[in-house]
Amino acid sequence: MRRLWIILICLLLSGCQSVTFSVDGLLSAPNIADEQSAIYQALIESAGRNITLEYPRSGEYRSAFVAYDIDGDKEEETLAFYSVSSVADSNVKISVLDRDGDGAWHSTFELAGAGNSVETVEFLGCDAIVGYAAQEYEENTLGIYRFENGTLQPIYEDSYSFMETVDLDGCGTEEIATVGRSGLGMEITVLKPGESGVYTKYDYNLESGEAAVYGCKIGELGGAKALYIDLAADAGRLYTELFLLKEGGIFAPINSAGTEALTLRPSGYPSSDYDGDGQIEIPTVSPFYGYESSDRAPTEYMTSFWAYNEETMSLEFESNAYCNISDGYAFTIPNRWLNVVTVLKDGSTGEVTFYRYDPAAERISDMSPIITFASAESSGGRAYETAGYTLLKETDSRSYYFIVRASGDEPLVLTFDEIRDNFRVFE
Ligand SMILES: [Ca+2]
Ligand SMILES: [Ca+2]
Ligand SMILES: [Ca+2]
Repeated sequence: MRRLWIILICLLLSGCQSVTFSVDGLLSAPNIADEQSAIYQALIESAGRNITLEYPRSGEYRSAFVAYDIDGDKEEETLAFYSVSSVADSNVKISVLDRDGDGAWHSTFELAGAGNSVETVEFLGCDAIVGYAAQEYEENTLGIYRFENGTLQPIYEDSYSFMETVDLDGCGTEEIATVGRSGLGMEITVLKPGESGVYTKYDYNLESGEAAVYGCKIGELGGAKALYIDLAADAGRLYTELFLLKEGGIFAPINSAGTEALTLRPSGYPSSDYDGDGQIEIPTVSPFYGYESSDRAPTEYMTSFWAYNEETMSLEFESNAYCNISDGYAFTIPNRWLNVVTVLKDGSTGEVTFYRYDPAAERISDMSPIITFASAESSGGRAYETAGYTLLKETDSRSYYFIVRASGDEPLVLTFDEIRDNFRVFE
């Protein structure tokens, strides 16, 4: 003990005020590697050596050993996910491991999961929410487990394509939202936890005919959240339905005929938070200026972004942009460009050039270039820099460049700030 005090005093004297720790912590902090080894040994003692650890593929918990206080006694247990190689049953198994009075780890309970691999693990209060990944063409399975009387009990099981635990209604507590197949249509389910540990289940059946779920997004909406479902219609097209959780159930603020008519577009334009403000935008497209009547192929599109407005209960126009889907960016079209600028994309390099456009002029050679955007994998951008392009944005995987092609007296030339503010990389 005296040595510890000496260390403490030395730290204080050397000016390490930012170092915060407790003497208790120093005395009892276990070596993490030893702790993990002890947990693994306890699992092997119980399940045998012939096991394969199963790692959740997405979400916050990515380890096959998930530490969580599953019984609410203020100490963390460990949930271990694994499969047993020797048995024909390839289902994931879950072991609950806990410390005994001497601090030694033991497996205290085991149960069979509901799928061959683990997609995600989450928790709501003391309930463990496990998503099991499906075989191809099959849906995933959601299992909810509750620890009662020393055993982990399945209390709910259902299939899903999309699942998220999220505070949909803004009540301060998360719900479990899933979207899954139901007959020829889709079913949205929300499980809302109540005070006594009982979930209230809300369903919404979506009569979507042959349409399949293409993607789901959840975005901010006035203190609560909204669920956006992109549905794949015929001929490679998408449309979007949106849903809110309000008092008493799931609610579609715009009826399905309305959203299909308003939001039908080519696939490749998913709903997403394009401007990074937390709210989801729904894109629609129309041929860019000059492409409406020409047979120039492929058609380049003007993308219009729409966002749901709670007060008017309708989709409202937000902005126009050009989206380079293959390179993953959107460029907001400034108002002074409307009707007088069009775009050409180089099919081989992906470079995008905006031109001053005169609807009366028929040929591209009559147009004058204003600015070109280019992008390259992060390692491959040097050629652009050598050619005088300016680096605009870098992500982990790509670098984005521009070069102004018009002279300074062209009023359609943008300032650097305009270029930077109007350019957005999307997921
Ligand atoms: Ca505990
Ligand atoms: Ca909630
Ligand atoms: Ca947004």
